[in-house]
Amino acid sequence: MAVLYTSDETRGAVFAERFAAVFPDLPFYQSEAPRPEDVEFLVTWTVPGNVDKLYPNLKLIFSVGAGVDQFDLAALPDRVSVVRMLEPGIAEQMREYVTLAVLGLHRDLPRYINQQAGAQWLVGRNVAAKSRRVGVMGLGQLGKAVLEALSPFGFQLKGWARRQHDIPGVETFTDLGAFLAGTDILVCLLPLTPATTAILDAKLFSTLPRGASLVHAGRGRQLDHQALVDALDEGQLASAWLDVTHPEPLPADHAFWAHPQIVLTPHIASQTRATEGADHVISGIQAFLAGTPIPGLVERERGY
Ligand code: NDP
Ligand code: OXD
Repeated sequence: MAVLYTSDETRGAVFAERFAAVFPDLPFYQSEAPRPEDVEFLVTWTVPGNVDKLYPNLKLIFSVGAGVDQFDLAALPDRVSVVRMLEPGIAEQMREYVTLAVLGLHRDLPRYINQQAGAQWLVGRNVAAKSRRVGVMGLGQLGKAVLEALSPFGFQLKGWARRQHDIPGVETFTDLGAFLAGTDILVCLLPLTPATTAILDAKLFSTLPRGASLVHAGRGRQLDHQALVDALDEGQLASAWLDVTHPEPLPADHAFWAHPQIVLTPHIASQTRATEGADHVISGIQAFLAGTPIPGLVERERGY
């Protein structure tokens, strides 16, 4: 039995230390295992196409990130389970990022940044938080954490997910149209699956109230990039704050770079911390060995 880690080397060194402390008898390899048939646990961002043949005794794949869309779940052998990263720093950082973005859009930051660049001193009207409706798509660990972080500001909070959720202080929906019609700042925190690919499209933007804004920190493939530019240029949307695009990075001539109504960050909303990430993987292996529920186990058929 062995663990193979194939991701960032610096973080891997921390993983190796934590594993040595908790599992001194469990071999932990970085990059390559001398005997691939010993590998039962793979910690990685990407999985090679021939994983079945390469690691014939593989039991668990741990994603080093919260998302698992980088894996072709349907192509993995049935005997392998997939676990996503749940270290608490991911939700903490997402709370900060989305709060920053929602407040930035609520207080017209893109407009004032542009005014500064043009040496313009023009005063706009502030909107009261209680008059602003903030809607979060995806009510998982991140969507819920973000709603909790936003609650002290007094916004009207809404949430949308596949299943009905009951969150104090948040109006929740399973009907997308009803959710969008009452959302002024839309936050996307959905996992990328076939059902959410290109979900942020022209039809969705036209269902939002005119002048709404978007915060997107899910996955780039969920956004129809041209539809966003069109919606901004036509005035249907006022502004967008994006952390994810497709591809990443964007080509040099992409319209997002210089668009005056777009704030763009290079996929930095949350980053997995090394020690806490290692502890999450260790607790997953401990649960697997004890036969108890594994935190972050992915339902492969639904894709998240
Ligand atoms: P979770 O699995 O905890 O939650 C996913 C949520 O999305 C659930 O509420 C689920 O609904 C909902 N959902 C999934 N599919 C649909 C659908 N078709 N229609 C409506 N709702 C749907 O995920 P996390 O909160 O941990 O993470 C979400 C995503 O955030 C990640 O997959 C990743 O892509 C992205 N991410 C981005 C980062 C960044 O730095 N930009 C960092 C980390 C994550 P239900 O509750 O009904 O099952
Ligand atoms: C993740 C990410 O999935 O950083 O963790 O996007």
